[in-house]
This record gives sequence, structure tokens and C-alpha cells, in this order.
Amino acid sequence: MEVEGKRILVLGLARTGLAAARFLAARGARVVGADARAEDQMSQARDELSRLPVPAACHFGPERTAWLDGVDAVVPSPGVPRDNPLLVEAVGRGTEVLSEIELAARFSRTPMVAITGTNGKTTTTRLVAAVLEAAGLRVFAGGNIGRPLIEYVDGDWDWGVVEVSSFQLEWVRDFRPRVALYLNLSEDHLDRYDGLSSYGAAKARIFAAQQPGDVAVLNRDDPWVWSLQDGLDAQVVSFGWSRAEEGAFATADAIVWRGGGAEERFPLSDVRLRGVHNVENVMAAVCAAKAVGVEGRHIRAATRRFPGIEHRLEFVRELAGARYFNDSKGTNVGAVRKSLASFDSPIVLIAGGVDKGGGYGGLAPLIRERVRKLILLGASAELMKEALGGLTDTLVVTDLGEAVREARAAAHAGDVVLLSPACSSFDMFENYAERGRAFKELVQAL
Ligand code: UMA
Repeated sequence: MEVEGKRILVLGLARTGLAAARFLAARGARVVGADARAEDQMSQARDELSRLPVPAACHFGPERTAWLDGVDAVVPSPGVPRDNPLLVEAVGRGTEVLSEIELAARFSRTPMVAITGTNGKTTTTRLVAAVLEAAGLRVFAGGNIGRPLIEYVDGDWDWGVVEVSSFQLEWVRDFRPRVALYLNLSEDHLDRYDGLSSYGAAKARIFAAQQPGDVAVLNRDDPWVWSLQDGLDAQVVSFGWSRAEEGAFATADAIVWRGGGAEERFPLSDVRLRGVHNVENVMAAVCAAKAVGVEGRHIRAATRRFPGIEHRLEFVRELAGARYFNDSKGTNVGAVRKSLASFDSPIVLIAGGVDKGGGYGGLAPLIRERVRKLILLGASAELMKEALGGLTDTLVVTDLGEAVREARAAAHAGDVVLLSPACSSFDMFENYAERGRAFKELVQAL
């Protein structure tokens, strides 16, 4: 793709937009930056764009279609929905729209393992990167995980491991991961998609540009994901709980890999990650590592060392016999179900935040069975109370500090206190990481 001299509208000026603008300007594009937020909230972005080699024009506030005049292409941030008026207008005018992931793919020569799915993406991405590193490869882990993919295009890498969200995959065409993983699909982001199928289909674009010789890793136990197998050009490799002739499966004490007539075992006693969902993540990582050609001993070594990731079932401390866990990244019902299922002890659960529109009924059996007390906060508190309040002792609180104090009062020795919100954080925090850090500070201060 040639961008020199092209006028490119970068829509959304946070992490992705600023990284894309820097990348494009360094290649001689004339960047136009735009963000729906008011100018007085965007001084940092504006200053940064004014220092580019070719200083960018900027627009702030409510979108105006005139911003598209003379524009050759639009690069929207993941947070910009498809029905944004500028994107609708751009498509109508025949102006190319491409995500930052697509832009990176057009310039990058690094082979990539890409990972999508509703849950487990970050853990699997970090673990695959750790395994590849253990094998002596020069690897980056980027994308939805934090640093935009575009920032890695110029590096000297053997492999890239990229976490990709449905949002990032909405506008890809030539993004061709050599190994692509689709871990699972459950309800999430239904405030942006009109149903599970359109959300799942956005994620399935991870396979769109794959070719024979590439590898598609699918979860055999997820009917929606498994149904994709027939339409793929890549070689399908699968993981799941039941025995299989090819791919990965789990027994009571090991993950077994079968491929090319050979079999290898990875004892579960070597896996530090807790929870059944993490066995699935490790199975997926084994499939990816094998597709890259990594030897079993490196997989075992990296898995043994891998401690898990921050904000995902992260142990914080033990106090008066109760163990406190930060699961701020549990932002949807599917994730919280897996987290609740990971403990045998009674749980004091802190949940709530911004509702994503999928309903909370899926939590009911586990709440009834395992949750001693349910403490709700944030914009979704009343909705969650309606759906789940009758199943256990339930309390609505005004902030996270009160939630933590109430949880301490309710917890018995041997219990687990778990922040696992089933919602996003934007009503009270900048993001899930800030929420998780706030929780940890409050718990440490008890
Ligand atoms: N904006 C507009 N118009 C709109 C919508 C947003 O101008 O219609 C502007 C906002 O005012 C804001 C900017 O766009 O200034 C925000 O863009 P963004 O939300 O895409 O934020 P980034 O900082 O660029 O972060 C994005 C991902 N965010 C989302 O997908 C919402 C980050 O994933 C990702 O780490 C980052 O790119 C780097 O790749 C976060 C996330 O929540 C972790 N992801 C979701 C998830 O994991 O569930 C998908």
C-alpha cells in the first residue's frame, strides 16, 4: 500500500489512532485526525498530531461529513462502531475504510499468530508468546492486549503474537495470520452487535485471508466456533476435552497433543494457571506452538513458569482466612461463569458496571450454588439485582470502596472474595485495569 501524499482520516485519537497517525505521517501521508470528543479534552492528542513530520489537520466534536472531503482512506479506531455516520458516509462514497490491524498487515513482513475469542485471548496470547520466546524466537505480543499492532511493524521479529478483538476485525481484508486461533464465543458487546451471530462473524474474519498451508485453530467444544471448520481455506487443527486423533485434548492429569502420527503429553501438574478455562487456553496455546514448530520441551518450560495475567483471577491477599481475587477482566457473563466455576469454596462476589445487553440469566445456577453474598455496584446494579437478587443474599452499594468493606464483613474463613464484574468499567473507571488496580489497593488497605 502506498500512503505517501495520500490524505488519510484517522478516526478516534486514543492509543490506536495516535499510533496509526504517527505511522502514516512517518511514511509521508497527510493525516487528518478526528475525534468525537470536545477539543478541550483532546489537548494531548492535538499537541502530538501537531508535532508529526507532516502536521495533521484536526477535527473535534460531533462528526461532519465534510471531514471526508478529499480523503483517500479512513482508519477507524476499534471503539468506533460501524454505524458511525462518517464510516457510513465513507462506505457510501466508496472511500476505503481499513482498521489499524489491516494497515499493519499491509506493511508487516512478520509472520503472526493471531488470537480471538470472547474469553481467554489475553492469557493465551501471553502464553503463546512465552512459549515462542522459550524456543529462542524473537517475539512480540501486541494488539488488543495493549500496544497497537502498528507499533510493531518496523521491528525485527521472528514471530508476532497478536490479540485481536471483534472490533479490530471489522475492517480487515488482507490481514493473514499464519496461525489463527478462535477460542470461544459467548454473549458480549451486544450493545454494539445485533446478536451473537454478527458478533461471532466479526471475529471469524480472523480467517478471511488465510490460505492453504496456514493453520486455523478451533475449539471443538464450542458449537458456534466448530461450525466454521468447513468454510476455511487453512488447515484446521482443534482442541477440546474429548479424545481426538489429531490436535489437543485433556485427560485427568495431562494435555495430550497428537499430530503427524506422534503423541506428546503435557502434565497438568506443570500448569500454574488455575481454572478449567485455563486448561482450554493451554490446549489452544499448545496447538499454536505446534503449528509454529516449537518442540514440546519449550512448551513445558514456558507453561511451568507462566504465572497468569494481571486482572484475571489474580490472587491479591489472604485476610482472616478469606482469599481475595481480582478478576476485573471478567467483563462478560461467560468469563464470570468460568471464574465462579474455578473455586470450590463459598464466594462473596462483587459485580456490576456498564451493562452490555446480553442478560445475566446465564449466571443464575452458579450464583445459587456458590455465591454466599452478591454485592452489586455501578450502572447495571439494579438490572443485575432483578435477574439474580432472589438467588442469594444481595446488596447494592454505591462504590468499590463500600463493596470491598461489605465483602470483608460477609466473608468467612475459607471463603473467596472475588471481583468479577460481568460488565465493562466505563461508568466508574477509565478501563478494567484501573478498576482492578483500585480493587487491589482497597483490599491491601483493609
Ligand atoms: N471515538 C470517536 N468516535 C466514536 C467512538 C470513539 O471519535 O464513534 C473516539 C473516542 O472519543 C476516543 C477514541 O475514539 O478518543 C477511543 O478509541 P478506542 O476506544 O478504540 O480506544 P484505544 O485507546 O485506541 O484502544 C483500542 C481498544 N479499545 C477498544 O476496543 C474499545 C483497546 O482494547 C486496545 O488495547 C487498543 O486499541 C490497542 O489495540 C481495549 C478493549 O476494551 C482493551 N477491548 C475490547 C475487549 O477486549 O473486550 C474489545
